[in-house]
Amino acid sequence: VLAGGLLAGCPNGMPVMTYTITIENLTAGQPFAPIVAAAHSNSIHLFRVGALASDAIEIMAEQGNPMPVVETLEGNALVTSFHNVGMPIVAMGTNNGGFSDTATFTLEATPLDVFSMAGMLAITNDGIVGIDNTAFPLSGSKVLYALGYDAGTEDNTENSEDLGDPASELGPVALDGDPNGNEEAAVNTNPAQPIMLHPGILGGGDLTPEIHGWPEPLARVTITAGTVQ
Ligand SMILES: [Ca+2]
Ligand SMILES: [Ca+2]
Ligand SMILES: [Ca+2]
Ligand SMILES: [Ca+2]
Repeated sequence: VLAGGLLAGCPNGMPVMTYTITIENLTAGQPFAPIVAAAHSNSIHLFRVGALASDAIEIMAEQGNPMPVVETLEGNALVTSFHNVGMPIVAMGTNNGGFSDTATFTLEATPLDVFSMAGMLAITNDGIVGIDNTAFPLSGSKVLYALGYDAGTEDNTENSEDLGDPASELGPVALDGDPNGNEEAAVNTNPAQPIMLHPGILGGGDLTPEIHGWPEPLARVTITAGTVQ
């Protein structure tokens, strides 16, 4: 059994290579909730810009909960391997909540697989940091930069009562009113909008652009080819 929970070993007799993945949070004040990364067929996507979010991505983007995304990958014949980082990756140079600003793990991939990942921007209504279907390097290392996207499933109120309470512990400052839950239904975007580049923190509620905002890219992802299995 491969790390991170994988399924069937060597699909169609394709060679499987082990890759080391390092994700670095480049922001000054925007923690990432647990990121899920995967190696899979180019015929499926965790998310796509311009398409509607899946139910699993909606839950991830609004609550930070990666498990519905994990469930879509488990046992999926088009998925060679996946990894749930399982903990936040906090802002660069910080250890808020006792967490790191970097995560490193491995994935197994065939030469035909693509890499993707997604995780909630923890101090947003429905923002994710993500990469959609990108080729693995055949050898050596490849550096990718991850951007922020709006899942299109929650209005960007930026009010603490609409944001997950861990935002206060994981972020640069405690938000007014926390802990006060995380409203979803009353701020649902209806109809849902396509996933788009995130407009950023605008400062209309309890968030402050200079503290919680970011310049793109949000994360650096280094993929290093290792041994052939
Ligand atoms: Ca939104
Ligand atoms: Ca919410
Ligand atoms: Ca809250
Ligand atoms: Ca929603």
